[in-house]
Formats: sequence, structure tokens, C-alpha cells
Amino acid sequence: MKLVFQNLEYFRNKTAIIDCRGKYSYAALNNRSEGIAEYLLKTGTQKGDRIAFLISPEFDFVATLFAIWKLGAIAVPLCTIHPVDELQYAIDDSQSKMVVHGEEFLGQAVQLKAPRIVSILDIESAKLNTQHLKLIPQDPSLILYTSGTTGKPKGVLHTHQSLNATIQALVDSWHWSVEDHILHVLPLHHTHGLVNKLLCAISVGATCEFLIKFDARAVWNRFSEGKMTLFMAVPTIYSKLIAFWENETEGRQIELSKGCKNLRLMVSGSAALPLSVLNKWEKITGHRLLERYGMTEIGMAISNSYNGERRAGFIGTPLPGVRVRIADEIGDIIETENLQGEIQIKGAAVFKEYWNKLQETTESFTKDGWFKTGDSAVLLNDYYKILGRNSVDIIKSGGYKISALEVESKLLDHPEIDECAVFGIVDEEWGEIVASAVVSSFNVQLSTLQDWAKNKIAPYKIPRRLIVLNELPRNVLGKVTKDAIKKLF
Ligand code: MCA
Ligand code: AMP
Repeated sequence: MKLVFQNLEYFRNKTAIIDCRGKYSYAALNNRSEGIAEYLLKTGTQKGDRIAFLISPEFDFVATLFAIWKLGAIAVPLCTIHPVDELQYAIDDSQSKMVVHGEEFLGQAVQLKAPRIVSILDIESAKLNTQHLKLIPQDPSLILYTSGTTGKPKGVLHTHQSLNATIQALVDSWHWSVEDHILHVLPLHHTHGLVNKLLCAISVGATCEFLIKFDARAVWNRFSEGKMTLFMAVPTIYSKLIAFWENETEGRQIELSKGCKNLRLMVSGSAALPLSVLNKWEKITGHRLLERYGMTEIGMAISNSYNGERRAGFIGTPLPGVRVRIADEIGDIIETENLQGEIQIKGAAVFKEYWNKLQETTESFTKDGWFKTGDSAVLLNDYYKILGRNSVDIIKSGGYKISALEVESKLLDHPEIDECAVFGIVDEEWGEIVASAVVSSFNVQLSTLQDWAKNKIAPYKIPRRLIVLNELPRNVLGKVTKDAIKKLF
């Protein structure tokens, strides 16, 4: 099995990456990653070491990732909008030996603690033929941090083989080819941006064009240039693109819509795609979005069809190599269609383990080895439909997964908050937004809470709604009844 970074020379003259600085061929990508690998090797990196990196979506991100993999080390991509505390948590939890950072993150880097911290600018390019280590597909490759129902984020450890399984399934199912050119607007510390967009592109010799940050105008402009063949995003991004289009003049709307003609596929995932967005997007662009379903732990699992039916409100059928079943509350398998239960997954794309968390790993699988997603679904005429999640403590906002418990524990540090409950409330644009009910003797205000939270909590986790109560409603067991509080909003 060829791994994604082992094919770079094969495509050598093709453009691999376009970023805010320029265009880079596959050969340039290979050279740069060799240079970085040489530095990592010289400074003592060994097979299995974790290397964290805080780099914007650009050429050097990709070169660093491949350098780490060439040495058999494990990549820990960090979230570029996380405050220092959250970055430090990922570095400590993964026991990273080194942090490589982009120049724009020097402010964060000087506050971080790790055995070695280096700016990517201080790493020279390329002396070719670094001594690579022999890799087997089962070797660990990547740790992605994901929020769960148990407080702090967990490191999801993938192997080269499990990443490859998702890449292969998507390349085949969505007809990726060397001719493709994808516009990349997502963060690179999650599966959607990293695997579905970047690694699929590189594995087939396609071109991946990064925008450093999502910007609706820039995306429409790129569509209008007519070079893009592929686009993938979370539903919030499609909502924002629709809102931008609706604010343009009629003439400009026609131009923007025409710009989408050359794209061959537009995909939505990471959160439920509202029907209103599916329908408006189709009306505006002529593209019926292909909705699919995945999770950090399982890669991509279920997808609507490329050539066949894209059923509104459904996530589709299992991707090649993925086994899907639905289980009821006591774990019995539901064989009948239209009965709701938890989605469980088996297949080569499933992760290896939660980093250093044996108990959580064991608990997340059934005794017969199926991963329990916590998502609730039904099967209807061969297509799966997501109905919600088993836990109120998981919030999906703008495609980001947020642990209510993690936000609660941060808010309790606020001097004016005595008790609090955090949960998601439905929102047309964001899917859900973070809301909080607090007991506060000082009658804390939303704006002061948000200002206080700014450097302590990632922006997408900060509450957007606040209600101050005399006490939090609880059930007979003393557990806060979040569903009752949601009704107050
Ligand atoms: C930002 N704002 C928000 C939120 N985030 N308001 C409510 N809820 C939020 N979650 C506010 C900001 O405070 C700011 O307000 C304004 O929106 C613009 O902020 P900005 O950061 O510029 O927003 P943006 O750049 O427009 O970000 C929206 C985004 C981003 C591009 C949709 O959230 C994003 O990149 N999401 C994708 C996450 C992702 O990749 N998820 C995949 C993981 P003000 O203007 O008042 O200051 S899931 C996965 O990988 C699995 C495997 C899967 O299935 O795919
Ligand atoms: P993450 O843990 O950040 O990888 O997010 C994975 C979660 O996103 C899944 O467990 C689902 O709850 C949600 N998700 C992903 N794709 C979809 C989709 N098409 N429809 C509904 N929920 C989705």
C-alpha cells in the first residue's frame, strides 16, 4: 500500500498547493518536507514521537505533516484559533517532543511549554534523501483532538492504514482524479479539512488551493475564476455563502451562479444539512449538495451517491469497506427499518485508540468490536437518516464539536458565576449555538462574560446566549434538566 506522502515524486511537475504566497509543485512539496524531516531527525526525532505543529493552512503545514510521517513520527496538528491553555493541553496530553510553529503564532509560541519549540522559518529546505524509517501501514500517524461527554478533549489516534481507508473510499466514491482542483477553506486539525480535502487531493495528484480563513466573498470570487472542480464545507459555510449571494445585485447574482458551472461536486458534512440550505443552494448554483456522515474516530462512514440519488435529509449508504448497524438502548441490534437507535461502525477507517486512555477506548466499543458513535439514526429504504445525538452535553456549532462540560468547567472559574449549565440551542446559521444558564449573585452580563472568556476559551465555544436564574432546575437525582432550561430560550 502506497501512503499519501510516498507518491509526491510521481506527480512532480503538477501543482500540489496554492496558498497566499504562491504555487508549489509536488516536487517542491517533497523537497520542503525532506528539509524539515532532516531537521527533525537532526534534533533527535524518533519513530513514534509526537510532533505538534501550529501552522496556518498553507504549503508549510503540508510539508511539516509529511516530514513527520517520513520519520515514522506522529503528527499532532493544533487548532490555530485555540487559546494558549487549550494548545498547551494538547501538547501535554500527547506528550509532544516538539512544537513547530508558523511565524504568525510567535505570540502563542513564547507562552507554550514543550521540550523544543521551533519556528518553521528557522528550518531550512532541502537536502534530499533523508534517511526515512521503514513504515508499516499499522503504524500510528496522527492524533486529532475531539471533545466528548467526559470533560477534556481526547486524542484520537489514527494509523496510516485507517487514514488510507477513508482516503481510498472517498477517492473511489467521489471520483477524485489528477484533474481536480479543490478550494480549501476549513481548519486542518479535523478530519474534514485534513483527510477529506487535503489528503484526498494529494493522494491523486490534484491541486489543493488554501484560503487562510473562510471568507464568503473570496470563495465566490474563486468559483467565478472557473478553475475549481470541487468544494466541501460545513452547512454553516453554505448558509454564509447563500447570505452573501442574496445581498448582491441581480446582475452580480447571475455572474456568481454562473461561476459554479465548472465545479463537478459540492459536498456538505460535519453537521446536519438543513433542507432550506440544500434547496436554496441547488436553486442558486444548480448543484445538489452531496451530504455525507463521518466522525473523527471513524473517518467517513456513510455518503449519498455521486451519480445516483442524493436524498434530502438523509446521509446515504455505507461507504466501501464500512459496516454500519443500528442498536437499541440495551445494545440489541435493530434489524427492522424505521426504528431509531445508535449508529455503530466497524471497518478499516476506525481509529486505533484514544491516546493514553485505555478505559475510554474500551468503553467506546461494544464487546464485539463495533464503535458506538452516540448518534441516533434510522434506516429508511436503504438510506440512513440522522435523528440527533444521545447526549445533550455534545454541541455542534459551525461544524465544531463542543463539550458542554468543558465549557461549564471554564465558566465556573468566573468570579461572578456560582453554578452553570451549558447546552446547544438550534440555530439556522450555526446548526446550534452555545447557550448558558447561570446562577450569579452578581447578575453577570453576557457581554462581560464574553470579554472575560476571550483568551480562555476558543471563540466557537463562548456562549452566545445567557440566562440568569435563581437556581438551576434539577430532577429527583439532582441532575440539571437541560431540556427544561432550553425551553426558556
Ligand atoms: C464564530 N462566531 C460564532 C461562532 N463562531 N457565533 C456563533 N457560534 C459560533 N460557533 C462569530 C464570531 O464571534 C464572530 O462574531 C463571527 O461569528 C465571525 O467569526 P469568525 O471566526 O470569523 O467566523 P467564521 O470564520 O465565519 O467561521 C465560521 C466557520 C468556522 C468558517 C463556519 O466555524 C469553521 O471553520 N467551521 C468548520 C469546523 C470544522 O472544520 N469542523 C469539522 C469537524 P463577531 O463578528 O460578532 O465578532 S467535524 C469532522 O471533521 C467530522 C469527521 C466530519 O464529519 O466532518
Ligand atoms: P467530530 O466528532 O467533530 O468528528 O464530529 C462528528 C459528528 O458530527 C458526528 O458524530 C455527528 O454527530 C456529526 N455529523 C457529521 N456529519 C453529519 C451529518 N451529515 N449530519 C448530521 N450530523 C453529522
